Amino acid sequence: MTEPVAYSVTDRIAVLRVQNPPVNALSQAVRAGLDAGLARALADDGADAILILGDGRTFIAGADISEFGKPLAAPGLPDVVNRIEAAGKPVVAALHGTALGGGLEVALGAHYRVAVPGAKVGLPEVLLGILPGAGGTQRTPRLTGAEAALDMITTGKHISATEALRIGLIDAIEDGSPEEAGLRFTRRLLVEGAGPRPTRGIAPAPHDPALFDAWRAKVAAKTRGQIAPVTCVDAVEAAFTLPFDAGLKRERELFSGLMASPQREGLIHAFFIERKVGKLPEIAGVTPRDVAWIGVIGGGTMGAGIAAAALLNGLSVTLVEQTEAARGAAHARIAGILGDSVARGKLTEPARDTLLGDRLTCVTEYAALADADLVIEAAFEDMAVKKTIFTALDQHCKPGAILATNTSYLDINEIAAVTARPGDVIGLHFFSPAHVMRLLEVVVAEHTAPEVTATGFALAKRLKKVAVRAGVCDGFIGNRILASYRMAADHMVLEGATPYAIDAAMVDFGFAMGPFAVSDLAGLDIGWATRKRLAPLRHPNDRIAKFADMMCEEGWFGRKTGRGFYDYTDPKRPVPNPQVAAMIDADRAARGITPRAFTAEDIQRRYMAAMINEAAKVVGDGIAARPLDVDVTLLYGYGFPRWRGGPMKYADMRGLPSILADIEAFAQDDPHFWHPAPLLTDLVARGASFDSLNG
Ligand code: 3H9
Repeated sequence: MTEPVAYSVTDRIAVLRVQNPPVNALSQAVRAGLDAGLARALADDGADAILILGDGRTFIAGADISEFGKPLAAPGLPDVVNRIEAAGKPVVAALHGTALGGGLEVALGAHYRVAVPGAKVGLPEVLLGILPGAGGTQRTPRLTGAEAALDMITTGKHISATEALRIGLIDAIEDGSPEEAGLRFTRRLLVEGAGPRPTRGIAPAPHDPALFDAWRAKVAAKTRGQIAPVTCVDAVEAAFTLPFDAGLKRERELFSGLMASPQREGLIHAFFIERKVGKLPEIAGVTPRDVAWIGVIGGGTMGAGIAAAALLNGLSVTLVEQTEAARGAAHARIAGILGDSVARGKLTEPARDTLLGDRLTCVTEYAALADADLVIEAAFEDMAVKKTIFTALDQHCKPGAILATNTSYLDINEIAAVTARPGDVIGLHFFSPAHVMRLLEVVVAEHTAPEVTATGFALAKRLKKVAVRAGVCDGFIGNRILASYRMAADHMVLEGATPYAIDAAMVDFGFAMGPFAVSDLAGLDIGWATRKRLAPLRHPNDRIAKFADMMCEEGWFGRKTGRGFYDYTDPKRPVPNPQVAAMIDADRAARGITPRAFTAEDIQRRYMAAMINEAAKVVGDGIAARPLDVDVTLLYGYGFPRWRGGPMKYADMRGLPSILADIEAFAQDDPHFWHPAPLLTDLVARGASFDSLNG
């Protein structure tokens, strides 16, 4: 078995090489190995200095996150780092890949830091709901000053070696392997006679005491509802107000508080599930098909967004529109998106010109798709339209080309059936704007070949998206669940809550926007069209709110028409549309409803119960493979607060019996809408959690 930390001596320099693939996380074995390696190097008469480096692709990516929430096994990382810092021989850390979190803290415990040019460093603990707990909040500001430390620690961002050198976090950038760079740098130190240089010995630079209050206010406004970012500011402040050891103690107290918080649990759940979501038995070991050239059918908002995402990630695109005018408009739309990338500094002008000139073709003939590897249809949501397109694609595309539809609810089995290659047909459901939103539902139809599914996941990775496997049903995973909690919100309005109270309660819960503000943004005409489409399929007892139809009949489609649930006369400060209340009153009166009061908690419980119940049905029906697929869908496509981990994680943390009890209570008043999901009932009966199904 490989030792977690290997020991060797070169040119009188003891090299401690961390070997814990894939990212050299600081597991208990690595911490113990560092301790033992340090003690050996200090006792070794043949070693005058100590060099710490990481084996493989990276230095150390931080504490071992999988150990969080379990009892800590000694030695603790803060003690290991303190012992490194107290070493009587100079200690150097040679950084490559990513030196993150506890990894960077180990390097800060070292007396000198050298990085190879591509290295990145960061303290991303805040993104996991904690703070750097091994001295990072005390040592970083001693090297960089308060502002730079606050910026790194409250955002968790990774910075380049050049930036790290600029702010004083590292001492040098050296070419070569980490070992070459580290040995060269350490030899120089020995020649210069440089000794140990503990970071704790550096006096914090003078600062304006008002700085920390200003940062607390700024961070609180930006990361609403989250406790870790503001606590990070408190910890950094301690570096300036307390002696070093007292500052470390304060950091530890704050760290322990965050470690025990449900927000930490939610964020770490989110970290692991987004890495697990693409691991599916059906595509394990399956080689995806090569995709270099994609076709896009339709150049509206969605088609143009998909084309731009593909171009920006190195693919060639042929876009097919129906008319010359539409072809030109599509090209202009894509040019506009790429222009925004230039304006934001993400793309150079020459690169944009190459993409538009050489990599994008907009045509009106399907024949131009003869050599495309994959075609994504993003045309009008109408089964007859889709069938015509897929018949044409089947005729024109080469054998082995994948035919994908971006439909958000239509039956993909029915679409596939018009082709002679149903195994090559799949749903790739992008979210608007497609070049921005990270979620991609990969919708696997009855005959979709595993290779085609694997290609969907590979394409998502190429486009830097998070792919979730979904089965075929109206709305797939996300929109099907949305339909249910959105309906619950409408019901609450009918019974007495205002749309504004519901929005406020859900923003308070952690969503960036409430459901009615979201509807205004998406366009109320979308929901109106859906209601009309589903009307013939409705059960007579379905309670479908009429107030939204009344609003659409007035031509109020939300933000784009200046009016919806809100009035956007001042687009930056929307206010409730005063005429909506009368429409809601009319709807209630027609049903004989006497409105009742809802507290924010009533609203949140009902909204979440509807979401979780439908999500449990989606998992129970096999539309989502596991509860984690629902969590990833809602986190990446529907603005669910990441620090709550997703609706299934939230349900597990609150306790499934409590969720089921709510659903059963709501069912007393409205047995038609509220039916406990069989999966939920079963889990409660077995005392099990959604997480137990995540594998
Ligand atoms: C911390 O350090 C607290 C301290 O202050 C201590 C105080 C006492 N632990 O992302 P990838 C796994 S908090 C355990 O696919 P990439 C990951 O799950 C920590 N496992 O690769 C995956 O496993 P699998 C602060 C970890 O190249 C595999 O490694 N550090 C850890 O796209 C590959 O990961 C962070 O927050 C970990 N720390 O990205 C850094 N990290 O193969 C978190 C990764 O089974 N990590 N794994 O699916 C990252 O940001 C990215 O993983 C990294 C590589 C950029 C390093």
